[in-house]
Amino acid sequence: MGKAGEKFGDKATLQMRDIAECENITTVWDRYKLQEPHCGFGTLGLCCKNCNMGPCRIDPFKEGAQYGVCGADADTISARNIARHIAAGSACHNDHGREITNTLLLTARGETKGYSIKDPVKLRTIATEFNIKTDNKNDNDIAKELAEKMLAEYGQQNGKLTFLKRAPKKQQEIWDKYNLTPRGIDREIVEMMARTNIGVDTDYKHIFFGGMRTALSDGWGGSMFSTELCDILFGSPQPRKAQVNLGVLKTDEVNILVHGHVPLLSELIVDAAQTPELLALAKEKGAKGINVAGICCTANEILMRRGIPVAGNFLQQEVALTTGAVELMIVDLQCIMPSLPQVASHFHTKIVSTSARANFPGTEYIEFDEKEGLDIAKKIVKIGVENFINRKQEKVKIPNEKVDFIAGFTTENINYHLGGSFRGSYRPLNDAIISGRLRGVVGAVGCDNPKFKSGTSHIEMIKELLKYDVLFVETGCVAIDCAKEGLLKPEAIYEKFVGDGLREVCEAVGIPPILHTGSCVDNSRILIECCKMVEEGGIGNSLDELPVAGVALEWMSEKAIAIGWYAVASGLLVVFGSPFFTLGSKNVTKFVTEDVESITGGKWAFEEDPIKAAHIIIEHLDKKRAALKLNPMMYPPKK
Ligand code: SF4
Ligand code: MSK
Repeated sequence: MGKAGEKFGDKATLQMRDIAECENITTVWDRYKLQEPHCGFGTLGLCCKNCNMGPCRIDPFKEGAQYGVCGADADTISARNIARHIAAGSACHNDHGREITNTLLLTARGETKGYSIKDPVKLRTIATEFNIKTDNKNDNDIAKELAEKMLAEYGQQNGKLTFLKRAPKKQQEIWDKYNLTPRGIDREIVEMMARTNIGVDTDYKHIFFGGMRTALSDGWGGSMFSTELCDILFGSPQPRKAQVNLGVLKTDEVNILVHGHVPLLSELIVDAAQTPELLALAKEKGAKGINVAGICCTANEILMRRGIPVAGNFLQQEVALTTGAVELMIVDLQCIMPSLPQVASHFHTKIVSTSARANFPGTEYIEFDEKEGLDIAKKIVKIGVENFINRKQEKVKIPNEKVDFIAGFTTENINYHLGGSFRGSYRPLNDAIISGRLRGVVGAVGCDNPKFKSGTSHIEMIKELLKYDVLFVETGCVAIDCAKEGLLKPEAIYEKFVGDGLREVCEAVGIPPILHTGSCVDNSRILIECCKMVEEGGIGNSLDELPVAGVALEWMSEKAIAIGWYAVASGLLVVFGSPFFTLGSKNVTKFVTEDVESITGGKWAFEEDPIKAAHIIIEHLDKKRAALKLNPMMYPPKK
């Protein structure tokens, strides 16, 4: 965390924060300051309001205050709280996946406007995994069957989710042995909520076992459905060049920002903004064109597939509006600050909310319906175009910062970029790890957070790890931060902090040292990439043996807790910059940071200092390398 009064963030954000201050616009950083100091009981995970005998709190320093009214102790209370966070985070991703699956079904039936199957090859591959016969069937028939089978896995009561079969045998055996195998997606979430009621599950270990099963239903269930089906519906990404940061906003065009997560609307907003009638209307209103840019993960989705510029990440959503140059911000759900209408009220900016699941007071609500998809998208874009004439030129202050970068790496295309188009495979990656050119691979994911250094904490950690020849795959807001820092372009390998081995590997195949692999739900791509590394051989027979790790230093959302837990349950080390709220229980803290490793092979580590966090990861990768008896590292770390 920064010292009092110290400001962190990229240059454009800092510039806009100054403007917000001058204009008396309250932002996330001001509100954060007003919340300090945070409640100690909440931070330690020692308060419970699961029933009306409470709220109760455990006071570690007060004799006799070790139990809630019902008798629940610190172990039970903190474990129950985390399990509920896991359920909520998983529910978010799983519901997102449900929306996408349902849209595939409607599209296959010919009941949507604006969608089609863009990757029929992937459709057939995934359908085969679901035991669907594809011979002599058209795409729509296959898609209908696939969507129905996937939707059935939401309501399924017994059995196991199909994509769990993608994991190495050892992980599947562990999940079966410890009863961690998710049976049906909705079932696990409902059961977790039931088990954490007063007087139900009180054994902290047992609660965490339920929590892991719930989280696995996200990573290998709803999130994976979403990733695969978005590729089918919108096309599988390929590496493409784009630009990032607030400088992508244009002085002479209508600026429309799409913000949220589910790409169903943002994809069509991009299409609508390119229609001749709306472009003509923009000209009529005095604008040269319509500039669509993204915020947060819906930005990552349309970036990966269409190269649409990214205006910013989570912490930039308010300051994007203080540029005074945004005609319209369109929001769906997840990570949308309720403060946006208040910030927008200082400018001409209109905010349109679109999800039946998420109302935001102060916004104009236009419900998005896939059946009328493109028509609704056009109607919304028109609002932005017509608002251009209300822009106050004297209020327009767009920062200059914009950076080129490459995004669009996936499980399927990484092997071609690593191995060349004639011998696409994970072999070169595994060989680079075996030979000691690469120390390992780290998945850096998640949010940026004013509790840390607003995006710069993870940048400091990542630069330290790059010195030690660590290759990154990234998703979410951390990927946007790294793009702003210039780390997502191939030339980044020539930075003085990039290790020699990593440089050699990236130089040989022309990739950046950090591969942007999508949005939060696309963390499922990272799981599959790990499975491919195991399949390729030579660096371990299961996920827990690989020299890999996950990190979300500036984590913020309950979704991050769910993601972290499915990674830990899949055998990986996960590092967070601060613990989720469990430190008030010694047993729970020991379970999550030590004991769970003997069950799943994965575990948690918590470290706020970015350099220390990097060295926890380095130590972990080296431990895994030693266990596999891999070659010593070829080059010393960069100074
Ligand atoms: Fe208090 Fe127990 Fe009720 Fe929680 S469930 S509020 S600890 S009485
Ligand atoms: S948008 S969950 S702030 S990564 Fe996925 Fe960014 Fe975190 Fe939201």
